[in-house]
Amino acid sequence: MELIGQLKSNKCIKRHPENPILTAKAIPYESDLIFNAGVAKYQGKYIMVFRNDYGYKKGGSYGFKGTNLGFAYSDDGINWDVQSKPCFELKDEEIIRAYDPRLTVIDERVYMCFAVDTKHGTRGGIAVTDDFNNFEILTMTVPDNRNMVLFPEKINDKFIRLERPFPVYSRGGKDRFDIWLSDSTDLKYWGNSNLVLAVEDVAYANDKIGPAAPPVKTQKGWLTTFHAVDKDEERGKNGWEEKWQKRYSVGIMLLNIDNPAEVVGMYKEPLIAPEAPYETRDGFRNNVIFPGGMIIEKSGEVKLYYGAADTVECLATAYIDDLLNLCLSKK
Ligand code: BMA
Repeated sequence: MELIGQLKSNKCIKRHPENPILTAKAIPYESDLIFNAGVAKYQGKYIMVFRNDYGYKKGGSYGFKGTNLGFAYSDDGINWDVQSKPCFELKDEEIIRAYDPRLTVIDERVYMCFAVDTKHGTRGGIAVTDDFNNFEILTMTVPDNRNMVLFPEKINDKFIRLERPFPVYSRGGKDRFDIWLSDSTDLKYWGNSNLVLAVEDVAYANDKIGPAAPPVKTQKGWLTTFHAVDKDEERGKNGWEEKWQKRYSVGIMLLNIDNPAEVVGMYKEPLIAPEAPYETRDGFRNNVIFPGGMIIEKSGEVKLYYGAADTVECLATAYIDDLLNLCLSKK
């Protein structure tokens, strides 16, 4: 395995000075780690569904009780009001938990993709809600799949999702995982699956890649982030667990507006790499940046929401023209 070495964020990225913008301290119910949130704009407000892992004891990975999802809303995308109780939890004889929500507004309804750990593998789910408390589950994949994100509108009369199946057996028994795309006429039955981006196409990933925030529409195509993972077995204790050897960085690419399985351009280096103290120190798993929400403002500012170190939720901003230029530059 080729080691990746030092990685730096692109200079167009500005971390918000109030980072982290949401932590477990702000949560009015049992909460230890708040991260990997889905964020969208809906009816004039920013809405967030975040992952809440509860029961952990700081300093070790013991005590873990479970995961639920919480809801928060905001007028400015920075300061959040958190609902008094969790909004979503799946747990029964078969299902262990649901986590890593991603939100997409389609025709004024809020759709949430999420991962589901079950006793028989990890599945990807899609639910729809109008009030953030009642969710109708529309579909669940077979294992193993997760990191699904929906496009905000139909393309050629089909709903489209990016996803990240994780075929271990056929990829040499390692984490060689890639980004795929499927379509659907009803959000329930999915097919026409195609490979979009392979892990070997990303120079700073020696492990796996996966979709990050849901794609946003621009004049040059669908702009979307992805997470890219590199592993170094020399890395030892990087968080609360005995050993954490992975690093999660963020990549950015542009997909064809009419045929989103086609990559029009991809920036060859990471857009964001773990550098700030809340990304690299004191977290449950350090060196993890995991984006779940991307919003383009009218001013051209882009807000990128990401989980940092599997512990807190953060915000970075950039300008749309800079992001498009990165994707389209030949370097
Ligand atoms: C992935 C997912 C994410 C998590 C990341 C780093 O496999 O479980 O939820 O942020 O690992 O731990």
